[in-house]
Amino acid sequence: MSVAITMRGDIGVLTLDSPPVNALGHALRRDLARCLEEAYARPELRALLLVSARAGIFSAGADIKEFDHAGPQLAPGLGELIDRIESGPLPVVALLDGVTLGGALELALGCHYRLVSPRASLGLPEIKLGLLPGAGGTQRLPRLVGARQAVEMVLGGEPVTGEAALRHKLADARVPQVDTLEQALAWMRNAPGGLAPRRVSSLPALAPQAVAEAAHEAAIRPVGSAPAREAALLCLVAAQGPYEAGRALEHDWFARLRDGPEARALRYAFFAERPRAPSGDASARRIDQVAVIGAGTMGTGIVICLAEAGLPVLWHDVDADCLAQGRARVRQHFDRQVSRKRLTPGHADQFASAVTTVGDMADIAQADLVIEAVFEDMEVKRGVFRQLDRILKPGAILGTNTSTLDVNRIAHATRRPPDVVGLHFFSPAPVMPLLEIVRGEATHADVVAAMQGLARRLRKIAVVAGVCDGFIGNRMWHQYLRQAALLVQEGAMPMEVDAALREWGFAMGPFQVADLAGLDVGYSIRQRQRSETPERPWPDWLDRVSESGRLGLKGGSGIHAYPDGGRQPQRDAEVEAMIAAASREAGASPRAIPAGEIVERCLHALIAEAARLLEEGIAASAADVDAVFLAGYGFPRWRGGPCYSADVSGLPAVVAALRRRAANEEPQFWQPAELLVRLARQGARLQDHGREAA
Ligand code: HSC
Repeated sequence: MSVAITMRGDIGVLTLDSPPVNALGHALRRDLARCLEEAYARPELRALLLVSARAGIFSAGADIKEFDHAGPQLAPGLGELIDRIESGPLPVVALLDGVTLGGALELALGCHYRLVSPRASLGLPEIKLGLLPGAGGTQRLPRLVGARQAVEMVLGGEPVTGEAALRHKLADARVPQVDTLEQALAWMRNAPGGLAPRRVSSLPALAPQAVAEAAHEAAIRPVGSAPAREAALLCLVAAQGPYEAGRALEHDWFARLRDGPEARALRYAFFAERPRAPSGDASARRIDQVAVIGAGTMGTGIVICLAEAGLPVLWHDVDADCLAQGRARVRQHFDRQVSRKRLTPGHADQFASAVTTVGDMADIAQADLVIEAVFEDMEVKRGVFRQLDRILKPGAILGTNTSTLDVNRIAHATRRPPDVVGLHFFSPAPVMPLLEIVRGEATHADVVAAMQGLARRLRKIAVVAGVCDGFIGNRMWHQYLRQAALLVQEGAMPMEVDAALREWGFAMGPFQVADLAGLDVGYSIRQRQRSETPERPWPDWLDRVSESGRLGLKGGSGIHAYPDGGRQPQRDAEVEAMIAAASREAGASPRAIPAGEIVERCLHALIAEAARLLEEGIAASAADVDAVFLAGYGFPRWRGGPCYSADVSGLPAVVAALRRRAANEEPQFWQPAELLVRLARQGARLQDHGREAA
């Protein structure tokens, strides 16, 4: 039974208990309906209290896994159940002691009173899944909190704290964190004016124009999908009219969106980004003390991530001035968070004081984990690892923050390769949600598991990758950028390539990203690749841009121009002249290239490389590949990821297109991986590959 009923005098307590997150799937709905009817049949009961047995979470809302099947339609439906609670004979109070999302908040809105604890977090994230609240949320919420707050919560998808919920009248009272159940019962017994059933759906509709005005005032970053945003706004507008009509509209839209391609892709993306079960024992390597070596941009960013996660950090750099500057940057970061109201001054002090700088590397000897973030150079890194090997206690984990280097070679600079692991943080580390955990040939499974645990503490999406040039993300990214650069050599302008891919949905065009990352970084990687993988040639024009001294955005000019210190890319006539000259020398005859061709070729490069990564076992599953591109490279979430988009196009069509390309150019690169050919022949999907292991 996922719902239990217990009697506390004249109050019936209904406890939701369905691991892990009390998702409101069919079994829970059925049990809740049964318990409700049982309670309604007991004449001694005066009121009901709805609580969760799970620490820190009331419920994560509807069971997303059901959306691809008939689950949500199985009676009782969530909307039906909520209506029964609202119109039922007893007042129902919801105790929201933790995360309350989506359908769970809608359930709470159907209750007659809502209590929040200090750790309550209330939200309607459906929009992020390409949906809208489908169980009355778009109609009840605005009636309770007004148009502005409803627009922000429904279209923004971000949760509010318990305190904010009280301010907006979404919650009626707070209960302290200790003995929440007893506190809630006491509140019910002493409720001012008794506990009359108050029905949110009976509150007055919004004023005409209220939603348009609120939407105009609220500056909300677009999330989810365009169809969901449009439909959500329409349903909120309907809250200006009769409740029943609004509810019918919401019901219709929910079903349409749920079965649409964007919501399907967004659901896939949600599960692709969930943590994978570790294959080792994370508890075998306890991490209480961390050390970071290197106080450059990456080292500083990693120190911030660790401190924010409450981990004490010892920080060393051979250059004392650099270390002092790093420390000042960490403090500035936390102060900025305070001024943006994202952090309290108390927390900022606490995080900053978790960082201790050390002048002597020997002082980190007792660290459980060391993350090296020095210059991206094999010999420099091997030197640091030799030193660490001498200093560190047995059992310590040695992590290297590298984006492309061979983790096995770094590991073999020590006498303990099983303890060495790659940790590829993305820049800026405090902002980017992705962490690639690179498993060397000797890395112990417990070490990988401990790093998966660390990623959870840092609130990062962790993907485990094998060793190769660029791991999962950069290896694919290099082939994508290389095709984009070849398209320029053939006649497309960098601005056109960027615009085509942005139009398709990427957050940024590839050349914008290259400028943002710094052209010097890309240049040195390309020089190595030119000798190591000559069969995958880079066009010359990209090197010429770097050799002209352009560093990218940080230097004010790169592949694009950034006049007056701006961040908006502009055409650069000098770069265009360099491209024209290099293309002439390469014997290319410039042609107009349609946007569709640009997008298809760049995407095919991603898919071709992704399939090879899966075939070689560098990536364990297509979902891992997609998670990397979604979380690290701005791939449009509503398209699911490179592998998912290949499935949408149909693998036989993708294989045929790759073969056509292979017949005309770069056969070694374009020849589809055997895995892709096999899956296409079997009528299978790439997204299912490795799913059992994930
Ligand atoms: C919704 O509610 C629609 C409604 O408006 C109404 C529908 C009405 C329909 C009418 C039809 C006519 N479902 O993330 P974690 C799993 S849409 C199923 O690692 P954390 C997750 O996969 C829903 N499973 O934990 C994982 O499983 P595993 C709106 C869910 O502590 C495990 O739980 N709600 C699930 O880091 C642990 O998850 C949302 O969008 C769900 N809803 O974070 C909330 N939620 O162990 C989505 C989680 O097998 N969830 N799982 O790998 C979250 O944001 C996060 O999971 C939490 C927990 C913050 C809840």
